[in-house]
Amino acid sequence: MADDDKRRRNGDPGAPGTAVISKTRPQVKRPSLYRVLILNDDYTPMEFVVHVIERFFSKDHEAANRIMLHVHNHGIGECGVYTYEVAETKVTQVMDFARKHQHPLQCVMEKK
Ligand code: TYC
Repeated sequence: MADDDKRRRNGDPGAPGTAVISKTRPQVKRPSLYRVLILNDDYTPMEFVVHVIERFFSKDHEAANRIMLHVHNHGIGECGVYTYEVAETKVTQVMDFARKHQHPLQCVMEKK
């Protein structure tokens, strides 16, 4: 930035021959994060749930199977953590896919 610009920006606060270095910081905030959870039910086949977790949450087969069994045994479990719009998209994708295959699998998001 030119000295004149800096002086103007700083309201010309300095005595002659002094320089004021000012740096504006871009004000950034971390985005809120959301857990995407799936819920247990009595009807959705285990292999379908594993497939969903692999497909939409990019987990390998072992990790997907672990998450599925956790949900089967505890009623609910986390598939991933995302920013709002990504989490919303995951929920929609899972719900649409489950409905298309006529399974009652439920997927929800919650703020961390
Ligand atoms: N409880 C289901 C069964 O016994 C399996 C299942 C696991 C369903 C996880 C949904 O999110 C779920 N077939």
